[in-house]
Amino acid sequence: MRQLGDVIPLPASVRSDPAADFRVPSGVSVSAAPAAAAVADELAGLLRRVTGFRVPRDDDGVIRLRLDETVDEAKSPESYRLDIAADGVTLSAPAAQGLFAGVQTLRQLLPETAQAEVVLPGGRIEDEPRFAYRGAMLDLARHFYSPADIRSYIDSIAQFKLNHLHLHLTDDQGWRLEIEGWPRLTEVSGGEGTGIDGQGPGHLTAAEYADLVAYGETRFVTIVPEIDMPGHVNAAQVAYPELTCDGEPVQPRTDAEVGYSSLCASKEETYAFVEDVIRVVAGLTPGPFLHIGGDEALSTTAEDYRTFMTRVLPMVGKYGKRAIGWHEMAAVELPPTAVPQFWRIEPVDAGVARAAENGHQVIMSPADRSYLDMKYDESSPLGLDWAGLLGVERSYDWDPADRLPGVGEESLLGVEAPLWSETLRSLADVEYMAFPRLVAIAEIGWTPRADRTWPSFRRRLGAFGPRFGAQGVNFHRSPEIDWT
Ligand code: TNX
Repeated sequence: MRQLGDVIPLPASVRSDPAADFRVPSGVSVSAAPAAAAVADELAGLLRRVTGFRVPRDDDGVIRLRLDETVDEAKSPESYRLDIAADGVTLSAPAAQGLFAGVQTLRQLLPETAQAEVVLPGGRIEDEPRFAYRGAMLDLARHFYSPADIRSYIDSIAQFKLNHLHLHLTDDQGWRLEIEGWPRLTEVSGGEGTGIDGQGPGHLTAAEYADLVAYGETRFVTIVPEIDMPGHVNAAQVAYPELTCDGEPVQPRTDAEVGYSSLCASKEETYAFVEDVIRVVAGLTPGPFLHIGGDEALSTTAEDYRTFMTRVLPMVGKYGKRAIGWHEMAAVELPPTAVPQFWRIEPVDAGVARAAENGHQVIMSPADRSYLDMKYDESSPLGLDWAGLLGVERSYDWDPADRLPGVGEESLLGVEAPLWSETLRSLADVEYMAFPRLVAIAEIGWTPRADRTWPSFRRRLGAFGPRFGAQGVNFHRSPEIDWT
């Protein structure tokens, strides 16, 4: 049996009571308020797998999921309380999100495979996230991943209480989301021969994207779509040459260069296109965020960048969304709700510090700590190394509130771990790069800062190995961890 605190991310408060261990009985059932039925069914499924019992849902189960009647405004909807006692288990939360988070905790307290007797450790966990935004990013432009792959990634990340999946949908090498009214974007730039070395073809239809959004909702993972501009747009310009300044056709690109393409800030066609795309993407996305890229616009003049962003940022608000952009965006005056996402390795950034001072929230994704496409060590078969090598301890042993002067705890919306796909070819490659480093970022985003230590994380991660195995997740058996 596991200890009550053997959970990743480590909960905010754990009080063990060894006298209160709960032996799951053969007649076990789960009861839940109607609004929590789906989460209860998920828990029943997990229990069925490890006990072999039927585990129905009824009104007087020994395992109870409760939505708290009293609404405490200060409480995160993701908070929960888990009471494990000799005569039953009660999980309570202010919202379904919190019950889902609690079920992810319970899942790790259960054995990973079927057992003759299943016992849960007694005591109480009271838990809530440090940051509201805890994300992963997947680059579909350099290599496309199928809806089945993306659903699988959602499943893998949700168990660590990550709650946003940012999809990098467009770049120089490919355009991966069907946009009504602009069919060539995906017909030409989402088809055969696109992606790095021509090896990552494919795109999401609008219906497939909507299905992914709905799937994410069942795992309380919000999809954050990114349309990268004004740079990283070669694929759009291949499909629609009128999007270049001179209107001349450009060639498809399958190399990994950055910084050579730009939308034309002085052309009205540019803004008609961009507004259409933002309108369509916002219409397909119930979540609050729309990411507009803004990074590495190395062939856009500073003045054009400002002109472009100043016109485009308000469009995001016009269609009801809150703009996220890579932190280069912070060089311009931002609408109050806009969120810069810091990605560089430098220890200071004047634009982000000014945005924070003006009350903006920031997402932290420093490449030298959170970029899952960096090699683990010299021997890594996949990955890049421009931000340095990134071992598991290095991905854990930092704090987002210390990363940039002027950007402290109160300025942080949260953390995100991006995974760029230049060297990746499959979901197995994605999993190899993400796991276990993404787990470190998940704990940084959830667990109170003062409670986090590398030795504790290292031990709990080592014990998680067999779970990855049972789930069929292709994790990297880093030599930094004693895997059990
Ligand atoms: C920088 S980080 C990029 C991407 C690359 C990545 C590779 C950022 C906002 N832009 O275009 O894929 O490095 O690590």
